[in-house]
Amino acid sequence: MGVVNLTPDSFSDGGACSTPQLATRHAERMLREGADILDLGAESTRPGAAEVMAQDEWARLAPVLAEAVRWGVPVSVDSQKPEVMQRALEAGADILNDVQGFCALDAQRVLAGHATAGACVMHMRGTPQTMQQLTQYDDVVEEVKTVLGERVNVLEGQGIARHRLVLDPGFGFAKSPMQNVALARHLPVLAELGLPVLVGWSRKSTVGWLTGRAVSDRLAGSLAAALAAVQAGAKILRVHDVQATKDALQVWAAMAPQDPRTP
Ligand code: HH2
Repeated sequence: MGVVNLTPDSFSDGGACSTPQLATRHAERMLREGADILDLGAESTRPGAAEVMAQDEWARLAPVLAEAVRWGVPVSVDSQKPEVMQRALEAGADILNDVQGFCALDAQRVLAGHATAGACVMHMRGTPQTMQQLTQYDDVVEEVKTVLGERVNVLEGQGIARHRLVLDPGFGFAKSPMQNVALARHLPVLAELGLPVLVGWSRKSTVGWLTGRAVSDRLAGSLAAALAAVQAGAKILRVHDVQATKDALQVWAAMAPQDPRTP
């Protein structure tokens, strides 16, 4: 899943897609490099990010979404706002990616109102403005699993089939670096919920915490995190650097130890 941030203030690439033309070119490049899904987002979720009005978010999204839908590739829209989600589905988006994990009843209703759209249910607490003060957990792995399991039950109760959902532990969202690492090490616990797991490690601050690198210099660390996640069972990687990630995955897949019974 290639990230297309239509924002001036995203934590790692804010402003890189500041016009629809730049964003479209960026998205095309990601597809050429082998992205299977585009994730379009028009509101930053970095800690302390300023909120964006729904109409401004939609104005950023609409032209790029229309182009991506025209290409016929799987398109996800990263939004927390039911109004934007609704418009995105009407415009042809295939997946809703809600960092709030469809907590809001209106977001659940939007998803329930569409027969087939997929959804990424991510764990976080609070909002981007408050989340870094909300990192007290007794057991972060068990709590994330419990919350995601509850969300799935609620969504199923709204008539949304399980096979439409993927789960995401929400690395960097209301978690300290150590908690993120604990979740990474115990990713198979989340997979016990029986749904595919998506992870977003790309350029995140925990990679910087582990390596001492600035956001512009976290590619190697992000690739290592991506491979560790795949080894732990992740099925979708949300990344900024598609080609490098594809290369790393290809080499890893060729060389990773196999079950001895596999020819
Ligand atoms: N991370 C970001 C945004 N959306 N969605 C999911 N499902 N999982 C994530 O880990 C995730 C996400 C933050 O990254 P980015 O979009 O590059 O930055 P910003 O939110 O500042 O635009």
